Amino acid sequence: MTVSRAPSLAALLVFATGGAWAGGTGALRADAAWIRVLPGDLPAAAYLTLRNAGDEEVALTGARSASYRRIMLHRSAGVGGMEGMVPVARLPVPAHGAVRLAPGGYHLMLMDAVRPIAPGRKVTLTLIFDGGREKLDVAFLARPANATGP
Ligand SMILES: [Cu+2]
Repeated sequence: MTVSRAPSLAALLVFATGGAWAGGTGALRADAAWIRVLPGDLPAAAYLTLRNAGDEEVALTGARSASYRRIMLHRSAGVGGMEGMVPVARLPVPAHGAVRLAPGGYHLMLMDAVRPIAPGRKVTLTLIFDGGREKLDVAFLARPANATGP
């Protein structure tokens, strides 16, 4: 492992904008972002693939949205159902790697919708990395309860 003499360019960029720069450093990319909307007051789940083209690991630590009052990062520990979900504090996206949030695995749990979200609509979530060091606005496509992909 080499010891770098200066902060990375990415760190400098985030520092220069006070960490409030939605859109990330350009190293992070989101693909196939979708939300499974369930009827009534049931929480929805958000899925996507996160790609990190940078030289440093970044970790997803949470998300915010104007459309949901509470969002948590979860992992499904069992099969199916709402039961068997465990909270996840941080989900690493390896340098030059990717991580997939998908049914049966990692997901963002979207709770307390401000208003009902109809399938076909887009919902913006602000993904938060490393506790706020980076942020990325991602448009998620709302899909019906029986959807299995974006
Ligand atoms: Cu969950």
